[in-house]
Amino acid sequence: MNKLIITCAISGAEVMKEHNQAVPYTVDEMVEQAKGAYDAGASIIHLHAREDDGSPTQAKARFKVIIDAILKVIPDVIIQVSTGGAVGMSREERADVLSLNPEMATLDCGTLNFGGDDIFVNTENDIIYFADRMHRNKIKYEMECFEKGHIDMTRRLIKKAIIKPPYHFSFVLGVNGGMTGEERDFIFLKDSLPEGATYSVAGIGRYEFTLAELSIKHGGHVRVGLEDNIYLEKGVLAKSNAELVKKVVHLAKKYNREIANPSDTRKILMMEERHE
Ligand code: KMH
Ligand code: ZN
Repeated sequence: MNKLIITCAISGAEVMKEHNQAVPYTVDEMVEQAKGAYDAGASIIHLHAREDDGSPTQAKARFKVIIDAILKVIPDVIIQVSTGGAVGMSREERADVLSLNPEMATLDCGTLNFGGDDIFVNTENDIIYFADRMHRNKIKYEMECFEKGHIDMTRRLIKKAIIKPPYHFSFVLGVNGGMTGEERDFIFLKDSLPEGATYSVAGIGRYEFTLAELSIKHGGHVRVGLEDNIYLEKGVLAKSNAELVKKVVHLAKKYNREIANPSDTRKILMMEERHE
């Protein structure tokens, strides 16, 4: 079977040290968590920036310091910046980081409830705006789909040539307000993808490892990390992002999936052109 791409979402914008002490805020903590995840087998680091006090920020200056510090220690890792930011941020605020011309970024493909009164807003015009910015700067985007309607939205934008191949998706399942992460949800989404698409799966909370295993079994890729889930197993907090990645590497062995290094990952996602 094809090699397995592991993405590690080390920080997120919502999870705090009160939930798990290992959540990184400072630049040094970001580097430590990214390096640990990379050493364990992650080739992509999905990155949200934080201020030292933990508050989320999309400011490009802060992202630059964090990205430079990570690449100094692990120069070949693929950094995927979040353009989702945190709930309530404006489109322009979320897009600020794109002017750094990162190698990879997320493209959130629809609006959804995010628990309580929160709504994560991604209008059709937002999606078109982000996709256009990323095409112009040759930034590889991963299309984050939290439910089936988001995939349908990408299919409409593909027809209009606003979204262009090669297509890479991520299913983010189990968000409080989104789609659940049962096996049938995963199969439904996977079977709804456009021809030739690659995909990764991010299971939130208790779905993290059940979905990881399903994706490994079906030839898909996997995202884990403290952004999505803070537990190594029921009732046991993960000590680090690396612990979560190691658990995926262990699962991959069961299905004879080799782990993709960053160079393999660039080939699988067809993103070698830009990375000289
Ligand atoms: N923090 C969420 C509101 C992304 O990174 O693109 C959005 C999010 C998605 O995490
Ligand atoms: Zn994120």
